[in-house]
Amino acid sequence: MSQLEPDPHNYKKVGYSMILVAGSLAAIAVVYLIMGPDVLYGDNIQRAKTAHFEECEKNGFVASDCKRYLEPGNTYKDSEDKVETVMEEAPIGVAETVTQTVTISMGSGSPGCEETNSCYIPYELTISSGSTVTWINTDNAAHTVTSGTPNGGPDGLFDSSIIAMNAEFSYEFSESGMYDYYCIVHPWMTGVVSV
Ligand SMILES: [Cu+2]
Repeated sequence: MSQLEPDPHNYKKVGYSMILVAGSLAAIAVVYLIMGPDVLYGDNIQRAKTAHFEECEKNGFVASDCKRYLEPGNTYKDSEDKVETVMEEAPIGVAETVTQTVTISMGSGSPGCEETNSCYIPYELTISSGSTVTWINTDNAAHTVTSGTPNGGPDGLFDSSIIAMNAEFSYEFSESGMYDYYCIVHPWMTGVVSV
């Protein structure tokens, strides 16, 4: 072997490696002595956490050691977000019975819309009791939504007074019945709400 070629066996490094391997085996032995034959050690920790969370959930997260589940980014908050997503879809069918819209049509300030029942659109609106009707004035003239009839006059149940262009008026109908209304400014304008 030439003196320029280094000895490929570095006995010093091999010795250190053996010490490292022996140390690792010793560490594993220590861990085994602590845990014993409990191979489900990690599972048990997870089960304990889950049981604690469920206990908290039952009690409404009021206990002080349950508060952490209400912090953003944890399991409970995540599941709450999922509930909200579902809730957003639910009111679609309900919304129709809660608020309905009647449009005060463009040009209804001049006679003619009454011939096609299109002064208030829809002319007759059917809602369930407890619903709110919102009238939106899309005309460039001011109008009213006044309960009663042009011939009989206001019956006093509701009166929007003047609704300016692009403004609106809302009224909640709590009892069933047929409710006639008209515009005081333009008495050809009539409509009906059926509850
Ligand atoms: Cu009017």
